[in-house]
Amino acid sequence: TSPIHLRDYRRPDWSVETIELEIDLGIDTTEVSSRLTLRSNPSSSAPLRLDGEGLELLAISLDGSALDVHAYRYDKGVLEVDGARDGSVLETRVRVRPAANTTLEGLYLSGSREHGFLLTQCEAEGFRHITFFPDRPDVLTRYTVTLRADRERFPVLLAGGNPAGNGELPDGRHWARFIDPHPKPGYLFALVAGRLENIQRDYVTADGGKVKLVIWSEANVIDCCHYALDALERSMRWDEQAYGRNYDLDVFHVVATHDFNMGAMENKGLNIFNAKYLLADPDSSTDEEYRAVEAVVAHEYFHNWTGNRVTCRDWFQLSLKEGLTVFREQQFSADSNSASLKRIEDVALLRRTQFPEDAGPLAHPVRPAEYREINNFYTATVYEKGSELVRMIAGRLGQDGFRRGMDLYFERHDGQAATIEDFLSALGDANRIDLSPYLAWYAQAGTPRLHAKGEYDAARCEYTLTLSQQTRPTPGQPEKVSLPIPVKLSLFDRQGTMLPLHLDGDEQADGTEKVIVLDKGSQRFVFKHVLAPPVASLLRGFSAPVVLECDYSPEELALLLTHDADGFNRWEAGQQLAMLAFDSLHEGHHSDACKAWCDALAALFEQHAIDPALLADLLTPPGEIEFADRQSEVDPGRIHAQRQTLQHRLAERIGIDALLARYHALSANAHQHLDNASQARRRLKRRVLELLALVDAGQAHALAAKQYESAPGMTDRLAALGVLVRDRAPQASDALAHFRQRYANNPLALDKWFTVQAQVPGDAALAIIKQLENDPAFTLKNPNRARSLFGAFASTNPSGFHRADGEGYQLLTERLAQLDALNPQIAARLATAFNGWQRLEPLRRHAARLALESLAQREGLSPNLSEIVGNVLQ
Ligand code: HT7
Ligand code: ZN
Repeated sequence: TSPIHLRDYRRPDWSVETIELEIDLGIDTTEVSSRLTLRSNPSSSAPLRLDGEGLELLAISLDGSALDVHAYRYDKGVLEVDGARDGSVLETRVRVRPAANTTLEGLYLSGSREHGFLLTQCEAEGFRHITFFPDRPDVLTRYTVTLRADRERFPVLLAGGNPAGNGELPDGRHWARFIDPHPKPGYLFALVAGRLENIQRDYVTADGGKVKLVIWSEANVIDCCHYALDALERSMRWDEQAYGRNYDLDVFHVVATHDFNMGAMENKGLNIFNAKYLLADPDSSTDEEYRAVEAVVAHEYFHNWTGNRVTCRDWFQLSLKEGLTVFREQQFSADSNSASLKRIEDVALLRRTQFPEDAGPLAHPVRPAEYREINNFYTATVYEKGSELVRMIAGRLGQDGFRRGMDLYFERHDGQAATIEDFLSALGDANRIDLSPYLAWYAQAGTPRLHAKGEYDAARCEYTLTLSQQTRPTPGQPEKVSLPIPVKLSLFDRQGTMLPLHLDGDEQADGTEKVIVLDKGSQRFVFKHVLAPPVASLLRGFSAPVVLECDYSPEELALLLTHDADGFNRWEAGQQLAMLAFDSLHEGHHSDACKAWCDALAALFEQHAIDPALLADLLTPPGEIEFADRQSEVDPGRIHAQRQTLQHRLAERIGIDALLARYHALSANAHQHLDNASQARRRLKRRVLELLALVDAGQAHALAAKQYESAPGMTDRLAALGVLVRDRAPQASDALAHFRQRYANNPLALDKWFTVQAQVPGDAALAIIKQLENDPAFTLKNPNRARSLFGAFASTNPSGFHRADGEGYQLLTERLAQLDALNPQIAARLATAFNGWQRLEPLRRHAARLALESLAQREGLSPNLSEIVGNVLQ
């Protein structure tokens, strides 16, 4: 396939005013009749061309007359029709085959033929697998959908929009009609049909609209939907309060499926969710999973305005809806839970997923300039970095200014397909600020390095901060421009007190926290009336998605770790100090950095006033991927061992007695309440147990086995199982056998059973993976299951996957080829685990190259997988 370029965007030659779909549903074959009212673009004379993939064309007519075979051509995914005019009506009838569709795109079957249900996934280009249509996001159409099916087999019939009648048909069939008053692109179309149960609630919007909220699932898990329903209601209220956005249909349906390529889908009025992000109950969901359910429910709901009411002009603008909606979800979650913990979690995710993407062969701008396979562009860069860009702009405008800007954005573009320029113009115009300099952030790939150097002039009582930026070349972008980088900062004295900031040029001292913007290659900022050498707390709250390079001493970082009032920067100082400690470990003695890190954390460990969840995060050094990101020759086995040593030093410094005492204190009357304080205690308990296992394995394993048996919920149970399994403790096999049996009929819990074993570090992992592949519950056909084993192995277990003998690579490429034949989207995504292979040490690098090259040479790879493999190999 040849690439599509942003610069080639043209308005559509034809649009569709209305579509009437009549769908006769069946598991093996479904017939889709469509009636399109066409509008021609007056400035174009191009013939009518519609997208259609794998459709069996049964009938076609234009303006009421059946078309002669010479009047249309259907080839290579395009139906070309002669004779269409403005206002013409094109009718087609096609046959599709849901049960044979293993790609989980278009119309497909979830679950078994006997008990499963039918559903659709149309983003990004799935609608063309259902009917002929101009399948691009800037064609907005009014939908009327009539579903017909056997009542016994498909008692529930759902489509997006408002219900508009239903009734009986002869032969035990029934029908249901839905009309969506809001014009929408094809990617937001959805239907669901089958045997499903529901829970529901009435909701009244702030502007008085009455809405029925309905969550649907298979009968055996309907009791696990209550948390999601609560989260939905909270999200709706929050969007009303924070952005003045009300829901706009009479019903809001949400459906859970176990067979889904991504997390969830925001189809208008009919969200469809991967069960992993909708179902939650204490017995099978961890605290993290509860938070993920809340976040994804919120994200999909927020799309109703940022994505659906205002959609994207083309797929290059994907971050317009995704970056913005991630940002809105982050705001919501920060408001609902702890803001600094949420920020820590999100920045850690950005560093684990987006920074490596930006530093390797898959690097691309938040708004890419070209793509081949759009499904490969649902990346951490578009989502997570995109959200960081919105955050910077929101910070620039302030809370009220951002709200003003968003109001104008909705006012100007409601019902339209917009661009990132439209977004920045609305935000800027509402505040009389030119935001165009931020466009460079959208266009330029790579993570900027922000270099900071502070100099203190005692004679003048001045502190000069010199900031400079540099972005390394990325594929296709050898030259980089300077970007506007907002740096939120405070200055501390050596006792840990924040100082008033008197920036040269300002009239007077301006509080103790300030945002300065570096918008050149290098810039100096002078702070006056500084009476002693300060310690700068820079980039507070992670005010820009950059790598900060500042040669702090261990003492300075320890001071920030102990005193910084910004919870995020406190954690960040600990992360930087752990990095210094890690770098100095090979010296084989307790370096200053290691000692400073351990001492500061041991002191914090004694403080009972600190939030236990924050303490748990402070006690966790950066992950193996983050350590690897800073090295030019990566040996994942060594990184794992060194990180263990670092944690061992910390555990030793805190001491077995203190760890044990805290563990027991946190274990007293364990329960599964979901309030923040209870979650925080469980988080710290898990961390303490992990640290204890490093210094007293025997005792920690005995405690873990006991915790496993008596755990009141999944959080404690899985934490204990994780310690036993990763340490390969004697008690692990019994616990694993018990878990396997207990959750034999719970796919989401079983996924965790696969994952926890796929994460066993080091060479032992491969044999475990091979054995688990033979478990009767393992299948590549189900994305969650494939990810639970191979995703966990290849993307979250560096020391297990990157074996020196290359066997990890061989196994993965073998399975990717098999998976590709079933589901190219998932195969391509799993293949991104190879990102960064060029920086591996020579032995592993060689093995990775061989495995990738042999995968690339296989016949018949999908465009999805070949694009990723080709790019990774570059
Ligand atoms: N907008 C959705 C992205 C999406 C997707 C979802 C499910 C399966 C395939 C998909 N392709 C793209 C999800 C979201 O960001 O909310
Ligand atoms: Zn989204």
